[in-house]
Amino acid sequence: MFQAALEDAQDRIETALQSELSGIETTIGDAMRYTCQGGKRLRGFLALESARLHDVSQGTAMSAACAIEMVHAYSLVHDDLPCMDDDDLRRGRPTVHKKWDEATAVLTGDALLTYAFEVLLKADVNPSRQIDLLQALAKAAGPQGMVLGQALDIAAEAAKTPLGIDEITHLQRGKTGALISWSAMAGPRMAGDDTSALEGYADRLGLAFQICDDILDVEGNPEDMGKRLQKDGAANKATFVSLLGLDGAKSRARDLMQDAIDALESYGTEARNLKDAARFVIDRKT
Ligand code: GRG
Repeated sequence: MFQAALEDAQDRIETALQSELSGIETTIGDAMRYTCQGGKRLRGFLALESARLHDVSQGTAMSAACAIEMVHAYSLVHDDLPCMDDDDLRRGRPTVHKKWDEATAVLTGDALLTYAFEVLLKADVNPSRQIDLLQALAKAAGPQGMVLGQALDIAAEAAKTPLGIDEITHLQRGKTGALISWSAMAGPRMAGDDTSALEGYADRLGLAFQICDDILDVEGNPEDMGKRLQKDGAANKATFVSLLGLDGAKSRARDLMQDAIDALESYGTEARNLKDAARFVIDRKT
């Protein structure tokens, strides 16, 4: 049932994204459409499901799902650049700077980030809730959220001083957690409802997601075969696995998954897809 719901959401998000991007001219338009293909659509799915829980229509929620998938896609395009992670492949295909060139990749990321806000403005919600949603997305993506996490990561690698568990947790709450949290809180934000239950869920889910990413780096993500661990300096980089050990990291991820599920108690069985999404994050292989 969860798998069917996820696949249905993936198809709907894919169609909506390509429709939103269909009129964009030049190579940048081609690269935006290319970049927005594929992926698990976890963030978009969280936005759609949290909206369903708060009686926000799927049409309205789709603007939020598309916007967050565009911001996520931008972060991947920029993260893959030679000045950052220098990756050749993303989602099993050449990265944007490999398929086109670096200037195209920089502009494609910039375009996806700014266009995401234009798409979000189309959401049919009352103006004060829309401002709340836009402000929260700016905060999640920017220097108090994802950019902060990425900057802390780069600084830690340059300093060659391995971080402790609290520092890694802070870094990852920004780098991967902030967009995941925004997605899960989009529903109550659009409805003008209390966000606290979904905030608790998303915080744990984001950390569990990152711990599993670190585990996949060690055990072999078929998409990248542990490529980050093979890079210069990456072997000395602190991760949840290097700090907690493989078994400790798996156990922490399972505990966080359970805490995430428990945070949704007040929604009862209505939240089963979000609870299953937490199990999916733990079991995923890519
Ligand atoms: C460039 C400002 C800036 C930030 C980049 C998110 C990020 C920050 C970098 C991505 C590096 C990375 C691979 C981090 C691990 C966690 C992560 C975000 C993985 C990719 O997300 P998935 O697995 O990707 O949800 P799909 O392809 O399924 O959408």
